[in-house]
Amino acid sequence: MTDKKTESLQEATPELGRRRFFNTTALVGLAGLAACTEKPASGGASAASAPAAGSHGAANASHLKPGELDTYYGLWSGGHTGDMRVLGLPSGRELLRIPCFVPDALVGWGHTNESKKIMGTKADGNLRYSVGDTHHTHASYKDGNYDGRYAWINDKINSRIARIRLDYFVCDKITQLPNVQGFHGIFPDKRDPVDPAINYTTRVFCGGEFSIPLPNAGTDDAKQYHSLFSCVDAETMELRWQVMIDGNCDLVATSYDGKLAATNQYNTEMGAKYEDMMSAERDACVFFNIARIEEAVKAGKFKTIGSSKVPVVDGTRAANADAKSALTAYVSVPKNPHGVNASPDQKYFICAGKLSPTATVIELSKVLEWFDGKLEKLDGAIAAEVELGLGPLHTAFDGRGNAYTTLFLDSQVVKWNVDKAIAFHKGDKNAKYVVDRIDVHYQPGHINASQSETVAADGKYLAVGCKFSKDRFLPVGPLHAENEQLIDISGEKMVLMADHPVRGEPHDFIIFKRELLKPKQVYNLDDFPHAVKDPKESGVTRNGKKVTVKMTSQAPAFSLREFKVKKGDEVTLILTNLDKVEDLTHGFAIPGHNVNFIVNPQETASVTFTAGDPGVYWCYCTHFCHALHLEMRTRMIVEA
Ligand code: RUQ
Ligand code: CUA
Ligand code: CA
Repeated sequence: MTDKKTESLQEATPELGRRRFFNTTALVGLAGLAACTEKPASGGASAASAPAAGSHGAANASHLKPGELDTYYGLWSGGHTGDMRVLGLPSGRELLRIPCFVPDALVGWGHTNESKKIMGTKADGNLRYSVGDTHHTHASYKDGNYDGRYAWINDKINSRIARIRLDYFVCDKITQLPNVQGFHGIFPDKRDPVDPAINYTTRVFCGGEFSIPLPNAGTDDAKQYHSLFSCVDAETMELRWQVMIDGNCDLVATSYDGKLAATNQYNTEMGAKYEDMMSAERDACVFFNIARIEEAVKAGKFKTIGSSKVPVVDGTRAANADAKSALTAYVSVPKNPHGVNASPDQKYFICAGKLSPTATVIELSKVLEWFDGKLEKLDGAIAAEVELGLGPLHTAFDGRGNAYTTLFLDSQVVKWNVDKAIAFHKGDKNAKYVVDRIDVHYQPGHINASQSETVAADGKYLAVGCKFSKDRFLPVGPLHAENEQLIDISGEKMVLMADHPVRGEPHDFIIFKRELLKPKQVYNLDDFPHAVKDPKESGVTRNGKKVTVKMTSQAPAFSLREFKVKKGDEVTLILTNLDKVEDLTHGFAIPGHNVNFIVNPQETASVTFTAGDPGVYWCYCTHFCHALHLEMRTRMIVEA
């Protein structure tokens, strides 16, 4: 039942058809193509048309009955909304948006003193940044699976990494990477490369995509531009070290043994201009030998850049030609690759070709052999380079030896067998490595399967982040929802289960079993140093022009009926929610003072503002909490 297109791809010579690489001219037309192609976009009859879930006996169903809980969590990046989203799967219901880089009106993120401290402020107390662009989110590991402690997410605009605590689903730390622009790929390590007792995440690796002069003094001499690959400590969230490389860092992957991290690069040419970045036939997947880098840093073999104190080791090609001492290794891959993903059997990294219609399978044990001086040619680590279709971007896995790669230009997902691809590459022309293809709607970027990037990949659900939804939902003006499609991958054939509209503009996501998390619904009062633990502590204290107002909330009332301040006072209002009941959140808004935030059960939050013109201001609870929610108010009386 192999379709024509599949056959023709598999009959293609292993020597890659360069004619199929895209040149600059073709690229310019991409957006137009995506926007106006009618479905079936490409492939036409060649792609298996997707049977509807149910009609072909799909093992999984996406529709849950009222009250039924999802079986998987999904953590989604929000793109340039700057947040993280939590989805329940398979239903696709959005459960929460976690603010981190960008202010959020619902919870008061970026308004409370506590969240401003995490986000970072300027000398005048205002936020340093109020925009962000989140692409990639990954969670902490233990024994090769998620351990439910943390997730991390990148901000590409301002090169910041945020950590999300997965017990309360809140951001608790944000770190800015020095001397990095376009922080893009991110991945935690899975164990320590040296200490076998550390079989969990202790480092997070961050790829810098845009090369800049280091230090960044304006120059247009591209020869002086470099990118940095950064290592952040998972606990302290401080920078451990950086590696200066040739080319740039796109996406990042880590090995299960902790020894290797890698980043794909599409600008090995080190071009500063658009056309230059597409001139070379091959780019690279750069491998980092983590143990050796740690050693070099310990031995003081580093420099620092500008005002940053972070150790920077030399990972350029010229400085790492000798395998036995090399910190980095540049494995060659066809031009302008994009995603790099680690297979759950722990053996391979797979690079998706983007401008080349291929995937490159790199064998990790061979890369380690090269570092040991036992493999003469580094490219001997390439186990396969096979054609998949047009515009491969990202790859997911089912734990049964199959990979699923998005084809942006073909608007398809291709399911292929890794072992068969290797056999085909080795010369077995009867090895049919393409197993199935399915049309998606439309132009998919990211893809991930349930538990895909863990040793517990379970091959049940596949989510596909379609960048264009066009005709799939009711029109709502020019800005379309994105379409996160869900596919059942439990059988041989992929089955399209559901379209899920999401607000723009998610990129990457992970999907994992709900049992892996133990979320808490009520805070611990003692976790907040300023907690107002008893309503009796409520009141106003003055220190010159600085006034502190302490208050508690217990449905349906605040502990103070009114409080008095003077015009021009710098008022810090501390509110503790003493309600212990799950789901009993209160809000606090003050008219005319730009104040609105929430306090969850047993949470303390504070805001600082300047008291305005004399008058009465009704502070009210904004979050529905009780039959007397509307009455839940207090008066701020501002005196002259
Ligand atoms: S990169 S498609 Cu950050 Cu693939 Cu988003
Ligand atoms: Cu308290 Cu509404
Ligand atoms: Ca290139």
